[in-house]
Amino acid sequence: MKSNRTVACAAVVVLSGLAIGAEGVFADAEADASIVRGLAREVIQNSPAVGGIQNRAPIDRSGLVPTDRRYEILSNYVSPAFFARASDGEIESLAALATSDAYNDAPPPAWCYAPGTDPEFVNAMEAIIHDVNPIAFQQIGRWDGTALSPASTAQGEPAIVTYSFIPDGTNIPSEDFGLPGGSSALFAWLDGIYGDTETWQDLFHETFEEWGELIGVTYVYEPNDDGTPTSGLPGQVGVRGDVRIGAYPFSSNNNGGTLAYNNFPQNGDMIFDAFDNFFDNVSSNSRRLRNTIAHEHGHGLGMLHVCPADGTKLMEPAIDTGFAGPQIDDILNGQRHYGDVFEPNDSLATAAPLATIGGEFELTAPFVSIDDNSDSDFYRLDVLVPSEVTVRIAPAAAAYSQGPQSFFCFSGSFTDYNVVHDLRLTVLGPTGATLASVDDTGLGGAEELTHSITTPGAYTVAVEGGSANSIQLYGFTVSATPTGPVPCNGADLVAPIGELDIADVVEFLRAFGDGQPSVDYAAPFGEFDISDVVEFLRLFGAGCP
Ligand SMILES: [Ca+2]
Ligand SMILES: [Ca+2]
Ligand SMILES: [Ca+2]
Ligand SMILES: [Ca+2]
Ligand SMILES: [Zn+2]
Repeated sequence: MKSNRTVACAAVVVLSGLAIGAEGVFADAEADASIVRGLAREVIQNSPAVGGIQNRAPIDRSGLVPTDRRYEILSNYVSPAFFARASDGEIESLAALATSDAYNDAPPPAWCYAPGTDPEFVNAMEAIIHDVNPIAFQQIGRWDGTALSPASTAQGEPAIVTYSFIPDGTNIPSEDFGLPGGSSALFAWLDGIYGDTETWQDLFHETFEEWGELIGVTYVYEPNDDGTPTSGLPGQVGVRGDVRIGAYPFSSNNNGGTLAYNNFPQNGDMIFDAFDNFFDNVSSNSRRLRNTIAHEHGHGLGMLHVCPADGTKLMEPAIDTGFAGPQIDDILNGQRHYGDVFEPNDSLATAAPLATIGGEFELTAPFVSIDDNSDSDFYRLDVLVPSEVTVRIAPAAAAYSQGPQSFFCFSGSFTDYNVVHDLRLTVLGPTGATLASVDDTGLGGAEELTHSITTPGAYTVAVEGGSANSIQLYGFTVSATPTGPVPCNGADLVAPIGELDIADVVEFLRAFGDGQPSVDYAAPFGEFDISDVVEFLRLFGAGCP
């Protein structure tokens, strides 16, 4: 287990009043006494490095800056101007990352940046990350076995993820990228903002639930957390969650800067920068906190940052508050990992129960998917009355630029995610026989078919794709219109359907006498007693709608 599979989010405070370019920065820096003192302190603490550093740019030895050992480490990545204006925390983060060997055989940390972040800090971080471990794609390992679903699963298969809140005082060790580690203060911090515990915990519950409504992950709150130091221990029912949520102040001057970090699966722990005043703004139903939770947990599901940073994707490097929660690219990413919410449903036998049709009916699922070259989606309809059923499916993604995190995060590859699989649609009868099918359109096209069902029973709709080992998001709408009279209610047992009359009473008495489950209306179930008679009479008395 690699506990260093970690990502972090940063919102960096830009010092004001300093020139951004290299020219004139020393004059400005020297005019700021606090910065000069800060640099002087570093000069005392860091003796000049001995010997040269291979393959690095010549070191500018003018002024105070080059006497700092950390400048030699970072001289390929930052300008003297940035070095002069950067905070200690920024320099420490960059230097720790540049000298870490923790990421030689594991993904390096991925940082995300708040609006207003010093662009040179962002560029330096991304350049160092690229140098220590170039990332080829925006996904890494997914959950494969959790506390409630310990069996191994493959790409596109669902997972159950539990989460718990780390009690205050729990030790959160340093995770080797410039953060000190500390004692968790999640409750003290968020109780202070929200006034009670339930309010902010509900924000976490709702945010996990939003992910759960979009992808094949079921979230279960684990109310226990044993307070063992966060160390990548697996989740355990009744002991701690798969995902543990904690917080401690990342530094004494922690407003802005880093907001949170999150470990990748199989760890998943989410650690916030406690008391960072970024989160004091609770407008729009605490969108800052909610989007940070949703973004961090995206990492905790096995997602990396995605570019370009154009304010359209939750997993862009910067926390964005221009939208709420996961967007199309994030849904694609999550469903590629865990499938859609109806998985597993790859066969007639495992068809997802979609609806019971006993009258006018319509149901829409906007975001489901054929998530690879072996996925097919079966949905079961329990049809109670003869009906005309219409099913429509249509690609539901979009065409946009997307790619791995890059130096400037300006661009990606333009891809039309609506032309991945040529979808086709089939309706199967209660015996599994094909009753109707349609494949009228090619890549990117919608399909629709209408089928008249005369015999009540269990029918199945199958959606299938092509051979691309990639994901096609689609939406479907199922609607039904009865083609004959609809039963008034559960007491409308026999013809004439649509009327409650003496024939229904006779049928009830016959079925009651025979002990038929269809008239076992009320508890105790399995017994035919006065409570069933009372319920029949209540339904009969209620009359037709
Ligand atoms: Ca911070
Ligand atoms: Ca599917
Ligand atoms: Ca499926
Ligand atoms: Ca088609
Ligand atoms: Zn991030």
